[in-house]
Amino acid sequence: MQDVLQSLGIPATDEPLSGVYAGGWVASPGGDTMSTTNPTTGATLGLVANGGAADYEACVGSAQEAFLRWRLLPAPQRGEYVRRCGEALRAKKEELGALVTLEMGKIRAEGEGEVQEMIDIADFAVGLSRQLYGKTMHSERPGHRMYEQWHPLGPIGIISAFNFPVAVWSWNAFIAAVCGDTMIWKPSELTPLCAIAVQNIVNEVMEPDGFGGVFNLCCGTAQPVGETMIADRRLPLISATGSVRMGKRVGEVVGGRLGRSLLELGGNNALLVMDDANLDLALSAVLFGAVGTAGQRCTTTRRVLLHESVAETFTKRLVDAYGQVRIGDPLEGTTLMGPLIHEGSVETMLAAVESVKRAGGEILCGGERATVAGCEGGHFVKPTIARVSADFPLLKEETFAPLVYLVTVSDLDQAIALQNDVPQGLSSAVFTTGVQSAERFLGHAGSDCGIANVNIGTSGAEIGGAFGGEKDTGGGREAGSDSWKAYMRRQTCTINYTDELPLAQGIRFGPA
Ligand code: UN1
Repeated sequence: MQDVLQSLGIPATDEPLSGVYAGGWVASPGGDTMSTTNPTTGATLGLVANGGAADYEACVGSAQEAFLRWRLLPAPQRGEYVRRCGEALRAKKEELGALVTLEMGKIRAEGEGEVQEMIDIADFAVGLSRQLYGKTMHSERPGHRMYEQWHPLGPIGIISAFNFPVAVWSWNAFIAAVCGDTMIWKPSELTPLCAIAVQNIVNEVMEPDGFGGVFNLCCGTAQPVGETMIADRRLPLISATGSVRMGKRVGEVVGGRLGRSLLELGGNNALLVMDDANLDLALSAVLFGAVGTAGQRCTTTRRVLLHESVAETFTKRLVDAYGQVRIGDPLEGTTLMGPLIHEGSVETMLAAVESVKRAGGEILCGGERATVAGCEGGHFVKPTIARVSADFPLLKEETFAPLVYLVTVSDLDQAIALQNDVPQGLSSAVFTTGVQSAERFLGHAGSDCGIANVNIGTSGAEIGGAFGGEKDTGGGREAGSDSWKAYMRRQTCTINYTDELPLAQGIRFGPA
């Protein structure tokens, strides 16, 4: 593993590594020093020096200075830099994926999958750099032309979560970069090494041409970094991914200064299995959706709503499948489920299990810690299935762990009502072979989520679509489709090429 770290520019040292890049690595950042741990073993992976107030200022200064130059570069040329960042990531896919596994705890396939998501969004952004289209309108006035165009927004702030420590940054950063923005990244305090490694990779591309200040990094805690960033009027946009609690704070502070926020917060995703579903597909989808990433995706399947005619068969098959899940060191190829990020997550999950029992629900499997030989300090749990009634209160909460609730329903209407009856609105899925059920699920009276799938699970979205959700999920959209518009400012332009000055709405103004 030492080789992997070294190839990502992370030296083996007992000294704290700099967690601040402000157009160049800041040698001794003034914030506190934090240690980062491997959730699989509990061992310390390294020490990181966080940014203090002056370091944050240096990041803003760097992003502001770079913005003045970056915004003048034609968008396709900015795209060329992003293309090369994608190439640099391709070259380090295995190593960066392994570091994600080491610091976050997801299995190798998922760690590398996350890097692939970065590569995919880079490719997408390169194409986008030639497609930042505005519309042309027909003016109501003769001899007038009217159109809209999109300009870069400025330096922006990106706050990301531990569970996707590298990909979510890239969804924002690569799109924002082709849009002409520069940025400051505040990564999760739990995964600073992943952020430092990513910074090193993009630096290779950006620094030789004096564009290091396009991507800046400020590791740190809420005080002084996070809170300062969200209140900072110099950053017109804050894109934040994480908990609903965090997002509410970001939305409040950024809204208070009339800035823009792009929020991608918690989900409470339901998967509906109808009486005509292909149960093999549904089973695989629930397994990946609920157990994948140890239940720590915002898109994780948290509720499975089973039609009464298939409930018994499906439940039995699911419990059998859970029995086969290999829990272990996520670096090992045969492991399907690694640890949770920390002890707090284990305790939250075990508390939810107790609530299930108190409410008269049944724990069908799991519901306890797991031990893994050689990884005694790891935060392992058994993947858990709980059968609960439709009024179980925790059905409305996101427990960030591999705990899935099964609820039996009598028809599609009840399933859709139940699926929508939660504060969050990120992802949803129905398994059915019937066109009517599928279309009703997707219709205006169907799923209220930002993502609605048919015969595909709730997690594992492609980058080409807009990613995000409604209600407590925050309303933001990142990644593909026209999400780029959040990173630019729109300007409506009207040009008069006559010698008259007619007013809109036919107004006559002036001396008779
Ligand atoms: C997240 O958990 O914040 O759709 C992002 C998915 C991934 C992204 C998850 N592509 O599951």
